[in-house]
Amino acid sequence: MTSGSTPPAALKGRILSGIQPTGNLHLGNYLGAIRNWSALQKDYECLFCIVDLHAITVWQEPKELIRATREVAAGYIASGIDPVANALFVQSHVPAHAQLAWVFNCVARLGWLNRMTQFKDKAGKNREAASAGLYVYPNLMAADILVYKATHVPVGEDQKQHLELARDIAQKFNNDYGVNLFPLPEPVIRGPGMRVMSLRDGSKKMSKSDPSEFSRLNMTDDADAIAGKVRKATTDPNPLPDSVEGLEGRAEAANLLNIYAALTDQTLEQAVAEQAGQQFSQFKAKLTDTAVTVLGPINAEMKRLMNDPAEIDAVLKRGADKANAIAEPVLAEVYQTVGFLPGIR
Ligand code: AQP
Repeated sequence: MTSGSTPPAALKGRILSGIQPTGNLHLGNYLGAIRNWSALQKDYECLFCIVDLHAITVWQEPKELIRATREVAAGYIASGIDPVANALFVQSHVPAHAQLAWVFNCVARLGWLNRMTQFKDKAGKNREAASAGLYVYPNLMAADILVYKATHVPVGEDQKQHLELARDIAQKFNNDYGVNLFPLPEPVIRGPGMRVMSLRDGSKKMSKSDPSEFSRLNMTDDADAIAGKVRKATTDPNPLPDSVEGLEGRAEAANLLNIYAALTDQTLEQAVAEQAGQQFSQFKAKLTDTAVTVLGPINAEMKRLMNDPAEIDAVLKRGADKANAIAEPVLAEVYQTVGFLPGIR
C-alpha cells in the first residue's frame, strides 16, 4: 500500500469497495461481494471500507450501528481479506469522503440524481419523507471512489448506475476546471454476477434489512441455524429438474441451486446435472452440509474477533491511517483546483 496518488506499477490498479453496516452480514454479501474481493487482492491495491455514512441515510440504532460496523470488519478478515496488505477501514474515520462529497453535491446535476433507480426503490411511495442523504447517496459513493483516485470498482448489477454517475461526476469536474485530476473508474466484473435471493421469496434479493431472519443465512449462523433456515426455505412440490431450462418459473429452486453451485464452485449447469431428479428434502440436506462446511470456519473466526473488539479496532485504526494518507493529498488537490483559500492549520 502506497501513500501516493497512484498504485504500485506492478499492480493492475487501485480498487475501492465497501459494505454498509446495516445489519447482519449474509450469504449474499459473501458470495456476491466479499469472496470476490479476497480474490482481487493479489492483482490490485485494495481499499475495503465499511460505509457507515451511507448506512445512516436510513435510520440506524446507534448501538447496533457500532456492533454491525465491527461485524463487517470481522466478516472481511474472516473471509480472507488481508488487513495488513490492504486498507480495511471505516468511512467516517476518513473525513475526506464527506468533504469531497460536498464538492460533488455541487458538481452533480439534479437531473442525474433524479434518474437513480435505487433512490426510487429505497424511498418507495413516501418520497417526501426520505432523507436528503439518501437522495445524494450516489455523490458520496463517487467521493468514496474518487478520493483515492481508484481505477477499478467491483460492482454488482444494482450499483452499475451509481458507478456511471461517479464517472460522469469525475468527467464534469475535470472538464469544468480544465484539469485531469480524476481517472474514470472502470467496473470490475466479479465472477458470474451472483445474485442471492431471499430464502422465503425467490423474487426478492437476500438482504440485511429484511425483517425475516429466515430470509437469509447470516455469516455468523452456526450449523443448527443454517440447517433450520435451509429446512424452512420456500420450495415447490416437484423434484429438481435435469436442465437449467427446467428452472423456468421456479425462482426458489433456481435460487437454492445457484447458491449450491456457488458454494461448490460449479456452474449452474453442473449443479443442475449433479442434483437432477432429487427431492428437495435430499437436496436441502446436501445444501446444509455444504453451507456449514463453507461458512463454519468463517463464522468461528468472526465470533473470535467479535469477542476481541480491541483487535478489530486496531486493524481499523491502521486501515484509516493508510486511507487518510492517500485521501488527504487528493482532497487538498481538489480544494486548490476549486479555488478554496488555503487553510491556516
Ligand atoms: N443478495 C445479494 N446477492 C449478491 N450480492 C449481494 N450484495 C448484497 N446483497 C446481495 C452485495 O453485497 C455488497 C454490500 O452491499 P451494501 O451493504 O452496500 O448494500 P446492499 O447491496 O443494499 O446490501 P443488503 O444486504 O441488501 O443491505 P440493505 O438491506 O441494508 O440494503 C454489495 O457489493 C452488494 O452488491
